[in-house]
Amino acid sequence: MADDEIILSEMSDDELVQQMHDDLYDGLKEEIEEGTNILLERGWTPYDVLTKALVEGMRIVGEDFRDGILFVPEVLMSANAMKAGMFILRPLLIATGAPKLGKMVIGTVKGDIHDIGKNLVGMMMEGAGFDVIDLGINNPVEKYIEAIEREQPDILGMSALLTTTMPYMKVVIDTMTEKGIRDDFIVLVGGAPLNEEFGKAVGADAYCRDAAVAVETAKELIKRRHNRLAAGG
Ligand code: B1M
Repeated sequence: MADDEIILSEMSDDELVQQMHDDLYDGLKEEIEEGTNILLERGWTPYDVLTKALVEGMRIVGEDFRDGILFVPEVLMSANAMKAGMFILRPLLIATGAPKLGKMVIGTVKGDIHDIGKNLVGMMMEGAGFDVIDLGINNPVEKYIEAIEREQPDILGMSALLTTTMPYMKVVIDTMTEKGIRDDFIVLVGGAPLNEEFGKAVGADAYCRDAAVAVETAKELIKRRHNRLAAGG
């Protein structure tokens, strides 16, 4: 069948998800929007559409980028297609009516322009009941400090996708320590090249493998903090 004869709405769920991985790979924004809407109409949860169709598709893109099969312009198109799907899912993911749990300031660190994962964490946190202040990408330490002093969030979240930018998280945390405000905030870090050990080494409260873990970790650490404050400690 020629490409222009593909009718997404006539595909089974499995075929459609497979097709969406291919469309994401090819950076086809409109097809990703259509596929996202079809899966939602078929009763898929926004979270399943996000993880099984979009995030999984981007994982495949990442592998071929790493192996030199895809290049920056192509990956940029994939990222734009992914963002178009996320744009449809965002209001559904954040409109859960969850009670307010706290506030988070989040941003990608200086030198780094990757924002899909950070956006996804922000969306999931909002859905779980957190107010999220998104600082965007390429944030120098001053921007983080200014935002946490202004917003007084419960949590500071930092994202980095490059091995060259992830050490910058330590610059931010060290600056917080120098200013005597480190312990006023829960600091969570995440991004593909990080791990638990790195999180500990830079002085974060926790490393979060993905957006779902970020939500669970945030809830748990906020609960502990409230208990500690209630106990007068
Ligand atoms: Co870039 N890139 N990229 N890229 N890119 C990676 C990261 C890379 C691993 C690809 C590869 O080689 N396999 C590689 C880094 C290698 C390394 O550092 N060792 C790489 C490179 C090299 C580069 C450039 C240097 C390429 C170049 O110019 N030659 C350049 C850097 C630009 C810069 O930042 N200064 C670059 C550019 C780009 C694009 C612009 C083309 C595009 C970004 C578009 C955008 O974000 N708006 C892009 C993309 C899309 C990728 C890959 C393919 C996909 C990233 C992504 O969106 N994943 C990526 C490959 C990969 O990661 N395997 C790659 C989907 C997203 C849902 O996952 O971001 O991991 P992720 O987020 C997850 C978790 O990590 C976690 O939760 C999220 C959701 O579950 N998480 C957090 C993330 N942040 C968190 C924060 C938290 C908690 C959890 O706070 C509490």
